[in-house]
Amino acid sequence: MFQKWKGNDASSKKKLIYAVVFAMFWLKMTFIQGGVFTLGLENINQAAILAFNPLSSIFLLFGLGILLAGRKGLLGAYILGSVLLYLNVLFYREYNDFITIPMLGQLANLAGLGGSITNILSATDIFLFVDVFVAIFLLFYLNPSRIQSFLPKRKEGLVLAIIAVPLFLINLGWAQTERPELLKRAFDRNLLVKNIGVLDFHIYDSVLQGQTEMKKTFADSNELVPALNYINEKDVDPNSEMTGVAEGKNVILLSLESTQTFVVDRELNGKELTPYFNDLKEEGAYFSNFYHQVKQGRTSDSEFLLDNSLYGLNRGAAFFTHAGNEYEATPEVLGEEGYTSVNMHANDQTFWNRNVMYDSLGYDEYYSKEDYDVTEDKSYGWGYLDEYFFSDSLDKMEELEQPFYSKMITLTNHYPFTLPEDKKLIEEGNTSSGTLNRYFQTIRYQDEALKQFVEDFKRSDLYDDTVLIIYGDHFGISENHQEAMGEYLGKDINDYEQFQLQRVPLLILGEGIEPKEHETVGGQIDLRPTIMNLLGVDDDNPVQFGHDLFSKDRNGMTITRDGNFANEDYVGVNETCFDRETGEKVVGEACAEGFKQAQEELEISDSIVYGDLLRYLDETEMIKQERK
Ligand code: GP9
Ligand code: MN
Repeated sequence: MFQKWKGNDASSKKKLIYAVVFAMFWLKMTFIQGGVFTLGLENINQAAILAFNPLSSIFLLFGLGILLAGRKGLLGAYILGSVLLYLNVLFYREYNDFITIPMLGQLANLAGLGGSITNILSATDIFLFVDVFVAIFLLFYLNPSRIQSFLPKRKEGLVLAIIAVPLFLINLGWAQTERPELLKRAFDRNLLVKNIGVLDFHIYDSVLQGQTEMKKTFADSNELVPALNYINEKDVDPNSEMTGVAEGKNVILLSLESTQTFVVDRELNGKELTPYFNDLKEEGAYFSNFYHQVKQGRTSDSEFLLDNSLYGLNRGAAFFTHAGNEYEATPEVLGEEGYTSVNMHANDQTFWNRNVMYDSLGYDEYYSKEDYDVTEDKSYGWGYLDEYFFSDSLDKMEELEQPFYSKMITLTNHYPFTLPEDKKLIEEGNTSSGTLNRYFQTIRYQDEALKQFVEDFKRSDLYDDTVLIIYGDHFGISENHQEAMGEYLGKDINDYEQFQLQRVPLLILGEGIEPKEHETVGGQIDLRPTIMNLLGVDDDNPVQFGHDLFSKDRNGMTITRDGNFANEDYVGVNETCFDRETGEKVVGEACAEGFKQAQEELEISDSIVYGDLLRYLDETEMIKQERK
């Protein structure tokens, strides 16, 4: 009798301890998903889904832990889950995104965050681990393990893991009431995490990983046909008046780190943020509605877009995951025209796997950190300060065999946007975000370095024979700083404004290029065809999604990697349609076609990269020739 009572008591105590352990993790996960990530909850239903969605992953994780190693397994699962959540918190702070499996293959790059890591860690993060100690206490001290029935049984673990399945199905069904075909919209990770939770998202991501790995194995040349058909259908003629205006000239591409269009012609405390660029843009073709289209691969994605006129990937960076593909990129095509192609970037040559990928893209030279005079007094934050990078790079270009195609990539205006005292030319901002406040200063510094470079370049022999193309690689201020951005810009940053903040400056300078502001809607994917038309080069790679920015037939359709888009009339963001000029919401179906095209185009581009389809280009050409 006594034994039985003791047993029962132990069993109910055990259940209570389990319940507390489960509840603690559930609360933590809900807090992180709701309070740390900014997932944009729009109604009670979405908030309820967000609170419910941790459950299936907790049952699965803890169930498997118990199944594998009983009480120790449960604790192990608790720690593993906590670490995974925390890594996502850190990643989210830096990238405003969630970790994907391909990103794990880029740990060296994440380590390269170096200077940024101290900015990402916060002392209060310790609170995200307090519960781990409570779990240890509950499971190992409070739990009188000598009583047999107190120990978790393996089969209980199995039952818990199985319960995860119906829980997930309920979650998914419920989420689909908010967002039909949720899992098909895999490029919107915020949406996925908001609906299925960050841990289930990782499981889903593993499934995607498996699928993408299969794609290359099973790809064949026939898959290129729908891509070519699609591209032909959307084709527009380049502007013939611009064809060959820069024939035989050198091309210098200048990629400005984290530079967004909102800084152009704007002031802080009465001082211009980019005084030099503001004047310089009057000398060339300046595009004020030009968008970056990058995702997890950041700068490397912008390079991928530029040299291939293909979209980067939704998960990971193609520079890492698909460096072994066959490409027919700009350097290769220009190489046939006698161009020397070089990259200049004073960072480690392995960063973003550039040393490997640049070979695949057909570059002749890569001047990386080791080719610059990088000393401590000339470095700060991410490394070599722009002013020195610029002057060394100009020296190098003066020595290059001409004509050349060279890409310079700056570094100083990178998160966390820090500068030595004597390089700060303006005061910090006074918004609620330190990041944005410092960004103003590094932008101002970059502009000064740009001035020195362009002035030196104008005095050099290169000037008359070169087209200079300056563009921003991607945003610097993520949506985590929306509120501060709103304070600075004096307006609320809704989805429309956030989308418009993804514009980056583009300026094309050179003889024969009329100084003019173009309001044309375009993106980085359009750079290659624009450059090729200016050079008058017949680019015979048909697999490109961009169109000449000077073309008179463009409809402006510009698709961002998260399936949103802008065209001349509308901006379509997260299923909502806005008037592009006014930002007013547009009801009805005005954006339906655009969203559909965005999804289709991204899928086709992905099929090319995942299937390594450019390896079949010659074959397809042959088929086409035979048909003629
Ligand atoms: C580093 C530079 C910056 O080499 O490209 O990287 P980012 O984080 O902007 O992609
Ligand atoms: Mn960058």
